[in-house]
Amino acid sequence: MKKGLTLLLLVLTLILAACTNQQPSSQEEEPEETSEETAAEETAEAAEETSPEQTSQGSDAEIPAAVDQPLKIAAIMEFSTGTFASQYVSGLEAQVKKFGGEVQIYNANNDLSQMANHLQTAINQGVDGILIDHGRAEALNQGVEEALEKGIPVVTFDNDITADGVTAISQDDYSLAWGTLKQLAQDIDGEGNIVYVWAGGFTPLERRNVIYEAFLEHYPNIEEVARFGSVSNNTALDSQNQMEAVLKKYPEEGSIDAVFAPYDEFAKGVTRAIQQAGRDEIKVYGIDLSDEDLQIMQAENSPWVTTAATDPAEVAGVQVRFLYQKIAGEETPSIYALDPSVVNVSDLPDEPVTMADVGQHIEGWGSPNAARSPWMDALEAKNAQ
Ligand code: SR1
Repeated sequence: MKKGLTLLLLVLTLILAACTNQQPSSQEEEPEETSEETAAEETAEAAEETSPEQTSQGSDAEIPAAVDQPLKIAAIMEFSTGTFASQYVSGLEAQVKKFGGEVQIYNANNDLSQMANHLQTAINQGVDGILIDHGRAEALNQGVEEALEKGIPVVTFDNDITADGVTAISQDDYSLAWGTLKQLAQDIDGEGNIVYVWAGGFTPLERRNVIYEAFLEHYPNIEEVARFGSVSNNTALDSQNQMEAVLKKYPEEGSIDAVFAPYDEFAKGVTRAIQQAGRDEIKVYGIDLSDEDLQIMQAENSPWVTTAATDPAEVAGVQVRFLYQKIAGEETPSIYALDPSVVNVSDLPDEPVTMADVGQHIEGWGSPNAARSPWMDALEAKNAQ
């Protein structure tokens, strides 16, 4: 109990520490052009206030006029590679479509200045609302301020922007990291050698790292023997190659007990390297979940035994709903964190599980009613016709 309290205090202190800011560079991708005037303030008076967890109350609620039209939404993404990003994009598209709108995806391919350019393009085109995925405040603050001045609402995910009026959502990265690390510590009984895969400059990874640092303090008999990591257009392959090099450096069985890989692209690569080297005694503790991840984790003797995750499509749905609430003139919180779950392979049945049915096996999985206003059912019903 005393140790737990010490850890909590340490974590809270570290959370306040500043993040580092390295960024990879990459190519750009040009977006298609969009144009539409924002209808943000039109029906503020008619809109209803809701809490983030408010559940829907039927499809007969009055739809605020500001959202009762085909809105143009821009999604400004730092990158779109990997299964997390593809599920997230599907979630954005599905929710916006249900509301009768259109979402334009702007992918900056890991280039922050391109991301800022995309934000500027969306503002110039007068979109009705802006969603930001990843990126850093230093690159985007100016554009976000301009969007807000022009009455274009902004909702961010996995970003460190804290501007007044912006709603920032996350997967609660601190809980994600602690959930999987706690399992790791228990599985090796608080003692052993571990490898850490990490790259700086990405808000969720920076937050997870805060917990990792606290974890090492909390478990002095767990030693980090190697660390590597980079985020690229082929993160999984890069991680695999880097893990292969680590395995060559530590060839004896038992010299590495576990790997903490707090991003599924890291975990996939590391798992492949371990499998190919026949070192299945090394266990992998990851973050994130997808159909592909589930398949890898459920394979016989898979080293990847635990992951902590939310449903990326649901993250996207929550972000879109907050944006529509803002457009409708409703109050939204400054911050909102989805509740992640820990998924142990041992909790899953023998038969293959997919993202569609993982909730049947993992308690607390999903939060489908977050950021749902009563009129959203009516809007969805109308657009389903
Ligand atoms: C490079 S950042 C990768 C992370 O972004 C999302 O938060 C996913 O959880 C992924 O792990």
